[in-house]
Amino acid sequence: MVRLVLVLGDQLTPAVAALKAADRARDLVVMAEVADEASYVPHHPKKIALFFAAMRKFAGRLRDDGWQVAYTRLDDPDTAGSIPGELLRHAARTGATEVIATEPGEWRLIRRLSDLPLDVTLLEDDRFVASHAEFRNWASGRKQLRMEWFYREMRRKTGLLMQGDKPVGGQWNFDHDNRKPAPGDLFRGAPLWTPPDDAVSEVLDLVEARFPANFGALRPFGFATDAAGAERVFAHFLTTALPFFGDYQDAMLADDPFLYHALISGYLNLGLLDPLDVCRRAEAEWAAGRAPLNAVEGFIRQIIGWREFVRGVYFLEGPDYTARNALGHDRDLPPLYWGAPTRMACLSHAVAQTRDTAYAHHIQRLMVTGNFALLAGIDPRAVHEWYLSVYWDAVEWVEAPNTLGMSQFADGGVVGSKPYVSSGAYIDRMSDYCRGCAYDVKAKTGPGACPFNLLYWHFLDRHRTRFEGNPRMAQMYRTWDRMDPARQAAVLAGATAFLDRLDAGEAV
Ligand code: FAD
Ligand code: DLZ
Ligand code: SF4
Repeated sequence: MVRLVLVLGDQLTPAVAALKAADRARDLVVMAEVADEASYVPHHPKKIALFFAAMRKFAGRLRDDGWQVAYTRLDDPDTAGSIPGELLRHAARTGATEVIATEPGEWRLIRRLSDLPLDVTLLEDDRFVASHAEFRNWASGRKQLRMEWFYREMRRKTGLLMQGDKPVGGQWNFDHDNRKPAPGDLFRGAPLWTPPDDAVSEVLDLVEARFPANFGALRPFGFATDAAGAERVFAHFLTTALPFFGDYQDAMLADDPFLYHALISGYLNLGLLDPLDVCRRAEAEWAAGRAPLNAVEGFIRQIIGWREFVRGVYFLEGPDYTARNALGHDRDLPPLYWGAPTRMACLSHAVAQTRDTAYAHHIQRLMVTGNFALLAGIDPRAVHEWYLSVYWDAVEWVEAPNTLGMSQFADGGVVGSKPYVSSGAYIDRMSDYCRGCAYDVKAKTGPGACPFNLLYWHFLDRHRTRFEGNPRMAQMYRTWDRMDPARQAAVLAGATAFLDRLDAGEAV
């Protein structure tokens, strides 16, 4: 009898587990654009368009390869409106009782598939270097999970940048050579954009009509929507940007949102690029002498290190991960995250860029929007839903540990050993934002003081019990304790006044 083979919007490769286990001669592939998935958070219109366009093209490719595909469009009059609903509808129509699916990257969907009154086989998603069992084994018995140790295991497992059992260059990690601020006149050729073809334009019209109120600019749309297009973007990155990737990885420039970043996270997450393949090809650039080791090691670490590590954490920690709030933060997400005016130039740039491109690089996410939310004590659940909504690459398995763990410390220290907080000095060092700001980054108190300078100490002071014993934070507390009490009082009063203005809905 026919079996239903579910392919979700981020499983767009013939190498996905469900397709490998299925039989194209008898099984029916089910793919569905559904209102449920398109609206469980208010996704950026570019993100919705990317998923729908890439799904349509992948369905075409499967048909060309001889598969039977039942593809539901968002405006299909018969749609059940949800993934489980679509499976039930096709089961009733075909008499199928069995479903083969690749485990979704969100607990929400895993639960819904597991609850279906059909015989559902959920296969592990093997598009990753580490399986669930490998990560669990690595994690078991460790007091703290640290990416760096896990990363070394992944280097050994893949053989990437290894000479026998030793790392090439004699070091595992070349981060001390990286993290340079970008000079203002830094020039990088533009990233490669892919103009919409007719199929993509049709999707853009649909998204425009159905999601008119979602935060974010739909056009211009320049994401690739198939594997060949994603491959062109990656090849362009290898030749134009990889050699400088490490040097300017943490830099931020108001006029250049992309710098030397790869812009491939969405393609990796949707299945249009293969993580191990991109790492091997970056390694080959180093081997051929076209890119330095610090750049290539840094790039590979992001993928087989951070990307694999956060996935391991998401599945190890379980479905309650997104409800965690270790620091008890409960402030509403301020409207500035949705584009309301702010006098803080760094936030204004990061949010405007997010609205226009559905992209921000790691340091903008971590040290601007994330840092501010953490210092201001915003409810981590609201912060999580914002990140899940606004970025083109956001799927919960990768977004939640980055947001709730690395950025908001809401998991109490599973992902990071200390919170990523900084005063304005860090943003000033790594960016050119401050010179165009209404606030003074050098001022530590008074009405013009940079809010990061005030909130940084307010955060440390209000969470003293939790953090003062943390050896990685001892220096921060020593600096605070050496500060003159009158100055401490002025900083805390300034921070409180700022938070009051934020709560009152003022444009801070
Ligand atoms: P590059 O800087 O060029 O890096 C190359 C690749 O490394 C990326 O494409 C990505 O696949 C991988 N990578 C780098 N850092 C990380 C990381 N911390 N975790 C996982 N993979 C990483 N990444 C997502 O893919 N989806 C998300 O929803 C997401 N949400 C985030 C939320 C917050 C609060 C933070 C701090 C980070 C988040 N990241 C997320 C990680 C990172 O910011 C993006 O992967 C990166 O900015 C993507 O741009 P790029 O392709 O140009 O990356
Ligand atoms: C993000 C997204 C969107 C916007 N739309 C769909 C959809 O209509 N159909 C679908 O199969 N998947 C979609 N996705 C991705 C899912 O919401 C979900 O994030 C992943 O499939 C989890 O692995
Ligand atoms: Fe941001 Fe402060 Fe710099 Fe203004 S002065 S851009 S608020 S860090």
